[in-house]
Amino acid sequence: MDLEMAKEKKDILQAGPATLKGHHYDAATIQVLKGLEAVRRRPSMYIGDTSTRGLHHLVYEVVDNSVDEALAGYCTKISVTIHLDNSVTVEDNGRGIPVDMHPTQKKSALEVVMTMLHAGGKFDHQTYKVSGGLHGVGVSVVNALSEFCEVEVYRDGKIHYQKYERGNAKGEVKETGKTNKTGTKTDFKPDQEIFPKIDFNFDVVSARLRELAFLNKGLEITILDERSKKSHNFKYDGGLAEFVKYLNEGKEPLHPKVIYIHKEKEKVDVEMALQYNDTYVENIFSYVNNINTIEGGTHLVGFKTALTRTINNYIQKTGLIKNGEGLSLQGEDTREGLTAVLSVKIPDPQFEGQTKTKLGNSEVKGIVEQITGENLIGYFEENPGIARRIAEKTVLAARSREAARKAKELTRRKSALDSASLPGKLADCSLDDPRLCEIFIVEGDSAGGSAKQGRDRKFQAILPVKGKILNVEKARLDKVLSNEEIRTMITALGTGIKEDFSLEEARYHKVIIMTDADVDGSHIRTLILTFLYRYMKELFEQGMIYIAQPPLYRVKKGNTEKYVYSDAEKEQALKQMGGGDGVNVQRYKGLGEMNPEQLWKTTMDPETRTLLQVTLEDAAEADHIFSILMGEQVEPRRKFIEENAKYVKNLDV
Ligand code: 0RA
Repeated sequence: MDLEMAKEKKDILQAGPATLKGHHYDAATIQVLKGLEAVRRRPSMYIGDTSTRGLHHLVYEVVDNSVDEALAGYCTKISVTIHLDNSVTVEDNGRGIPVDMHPTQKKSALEVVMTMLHAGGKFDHQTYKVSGGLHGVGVSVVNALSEFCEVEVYRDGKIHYQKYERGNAKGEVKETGKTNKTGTKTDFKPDQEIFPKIDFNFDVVSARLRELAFLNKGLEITILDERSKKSHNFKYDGGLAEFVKYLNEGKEPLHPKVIYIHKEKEKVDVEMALQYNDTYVENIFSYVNNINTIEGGTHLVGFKTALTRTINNYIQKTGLIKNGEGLSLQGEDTREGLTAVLSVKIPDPQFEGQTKTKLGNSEVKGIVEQITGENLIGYFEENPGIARRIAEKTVLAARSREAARKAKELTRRKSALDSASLPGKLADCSLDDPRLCEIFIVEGDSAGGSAKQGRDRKFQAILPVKGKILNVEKARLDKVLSNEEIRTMITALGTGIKEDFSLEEARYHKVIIMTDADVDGSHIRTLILTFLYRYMKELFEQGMIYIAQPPLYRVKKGNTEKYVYSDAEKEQALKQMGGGDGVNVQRYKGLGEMNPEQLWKTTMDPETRTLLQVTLEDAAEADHIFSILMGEQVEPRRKFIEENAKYVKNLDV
């Protein structure tokens, strides 16, 4: 919803039924639950965990409050600053958090919002406030988990100020000056007693802010990192259309202009953008109230249903499939090469699913289905050339799906115990329980040999793959499935792929990619990750994908030896061992240079190794990275690699 629309919506909602009825805000509408001790006692209950991921949620929570103010139609600009000490300032130009006295709490509304749990959950209910989930827990949670927090409210011509430490107010709300602006500025520093690491990752925060800017067209969001002096300014007047363009960067579009639909029906705001490209991958992101619905839900079902039906009808009408060909079209055929973003905003979302990212509201399906269908039919009528290209692509997809069916059957796992069908190259583990088992996908036969000898065969399986595996970003399903390395991986993992993917069939709950620490190694790792991402995305969503971290050097003096994983660590080790005298430094160029015992000790032993978990905290960003790295166009790839030499870090949140 753009900001103009937001203002309009506000009016509509205020005239609406009782549950949504607008009321002028006053402090009494704030619902109070309890104090913040509970949050500090069990932080993960409120922010998921206290790792980097939970840490970053603090920023998102504060920013979400400002975005809500933008959705309500009162805020056009949000700025985020990461300071040298990892404190963060978020400022908006909204109405400012109310500072009047709360009638029952006998405190300023600001203090209630900041120091009481859920105090913010119900206020301003006429806007799209998200209930539950990781977001929408309330800014008081951030306050509770901050060493300090300071808020300035610009309102009624005055600056109001209050400071907190670990959630407790230090003094009353004070007036500290005059101002002619309005808004809220929050400055907080994550508490090191709670978070083991408080270093914010600029790329991670940026990615979420960019996403929010795409999702809220016209809203300006800036970020400045005072540690690195890096900054961005995000403002997309094209909203989701620009989002899709961004996702399709590096791909060849089938039609130059993004298809864009934005309509509202029964208080449900539906916005979508679509563009087909000449690849074979489907790439749909869906959001509800700015939250990425990774598990989909009713809105996505409505969208897909309408898309399938509209394209199908068009194909029937134009006779693109000859009678007698016996080809039946399926939904997936209409989505080959489709990049789309669907964003709905609804007053009272119900989130379901394992990660609470699946929309459950049943009424939304029909609404999205109707809006998508009507507008797509209209678009096809007005743009027959584009409609024809999409229809033809769908027919080709259906034919190739038929051709792929046989190949696919070969790769499907026959039964959980049928080890006869497992690939010969796989050195399987002896335990049966997948939850205890892990598989190392290892580059090259020689490293594979060391890994086989070094492993604990009870729970560790080794699958060597040849250097250049197929780039799935450039190949159609039937070709992908006829590739031997890929077939081997599919069979070994046991899950099947795409629509046939089944987590219950997974033969291992950790998939560890182990490649050399050089350019080739990182290329191969990207190829493998791309394949897993496009064909078994759920493995990422389940946090089952890892990257092994082999050491770069061994530093040895007499009987003491140390394996180190970076140049900085090497320097430190050299210092510790008393400089250059009698110190031997061995650089490991490849996994093959380590003997089995060293490989076990440094990289494979769960007691001593470090694994990098690859998660999809930001699926859109991951997608953009994969398509640029693996896509057709050379120029964006070159540019991207120059700018992001350590791209895998972006994925490791
Ligand atoms: C409820 C009511 C009003 C403002 C806000 C919430 C508000 C909260 C935050 C949190 C961060 N930035 C914010 N900006 C505004 C004001 C209602 C009124 O003035 O009538």
